[in-house]
Amino acid sequence: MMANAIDAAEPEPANYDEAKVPAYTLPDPLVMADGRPVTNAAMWHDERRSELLQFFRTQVYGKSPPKPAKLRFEPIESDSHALGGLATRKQVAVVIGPAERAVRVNVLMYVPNNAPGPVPVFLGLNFGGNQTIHADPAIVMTTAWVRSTKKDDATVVDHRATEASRGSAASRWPAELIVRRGYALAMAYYGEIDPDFDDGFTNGVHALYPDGPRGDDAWGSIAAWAWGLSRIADYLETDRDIDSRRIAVIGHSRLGKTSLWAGATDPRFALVVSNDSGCGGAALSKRRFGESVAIINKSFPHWFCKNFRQYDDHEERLPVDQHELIALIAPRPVHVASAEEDRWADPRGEFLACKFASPVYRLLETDGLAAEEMPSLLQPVVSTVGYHIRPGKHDVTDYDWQQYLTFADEHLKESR
Ligand code: GTR
Repeated sequence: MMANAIDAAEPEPANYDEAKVPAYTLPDPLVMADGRPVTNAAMWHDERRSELLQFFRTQVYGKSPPKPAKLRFEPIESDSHALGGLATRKQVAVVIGPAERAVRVNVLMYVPNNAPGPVPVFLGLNFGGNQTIHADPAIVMTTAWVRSTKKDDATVVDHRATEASRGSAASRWPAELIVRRGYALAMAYYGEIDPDFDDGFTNGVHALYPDGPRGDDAWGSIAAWAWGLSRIADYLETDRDIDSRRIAVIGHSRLGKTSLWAGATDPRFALVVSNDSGCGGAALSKRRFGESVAIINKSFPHWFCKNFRQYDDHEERLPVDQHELIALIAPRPVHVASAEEDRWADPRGEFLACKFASPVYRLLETDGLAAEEMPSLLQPVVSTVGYHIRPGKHDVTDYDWQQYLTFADEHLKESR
């Protein structure tokens, strides 16, 4: 790729001083770009929502293709004695695209045994392969590219997972707890959908659509991962153990950005969880606190569409902000979580995005976020837009899961 003026500029350093947050004006989600106020639900759905979705599609995450014609589901194995008898483990390959160059995404599921009927499900992507989420030796190990576990070895692009990785991310995915609470857990490895490095979009699901030059509004990796989640939802709709009207999509960090975009683009996700998603996720860009648009585009040039670079160090030019990404999910419930020490992700900016998405939730006759001020640590706000901040670092903890399960109990109690 030729370096142009935008690529070459060094991003301004990250700001961590609340006093240096620039004065900014947030766009009103209930005012059309032409200045007309949005006064009712029909106008939101038919006009304003489409306008905002189109903007995020063409200027932020990039445009994804529709559901592919070629899509099959291949059972791999199942065992009704998983997790000490609590669950049935099922592994199914979602096979996307024509046979000669199909992309295979292995879905791992734990479904509670003895459920009275189809169960709600938490669907999430993981960072290291399904084998990392539990020590269960029957989990199929990914054969796709994985990030090197050696520090500062991000350039190694042919790295493969080893046995040592089994269960290494188990603290983030408490399968037994989730199953005991009556939810299935469905997982896939994000690198099987699109390997997370800048390869010029020649691998992963991007490679299924090689025709023509890539536009500046073409889908980046976040959009590809979200599209992959929709393909897994296509599978879940066919699985009789699952109540596909109650799919909660969850993600951490870059995969939290992904779960929000998946929720915005696919209404089958009945509930959305963003764990520490930060810049390009739940955090307001215009605050420029912690990671900025320029920093993220420089570090991860493949995550967003090229058009997003227009806002590098110029967040004030953005006609949208991330509260409107949350609003695109309305009236479906969204829970946003922050961690106190995760200042890179701007916890306050994540809270404010929830708050300023709420007028849309209220127009749609839900309560939005039931807090005007940022809550204290460990004081979760439970409303249709949920929020909590806990002590500690950028991670997913049992405390976070307790909040998500309570939130889901509240909002996914029964089929709609
Ligand atoms: C960081 C990135 C964040 C966040 C995080 C992650 O390096 O700056 O935006 O996505 O990675 O996904 O772990």
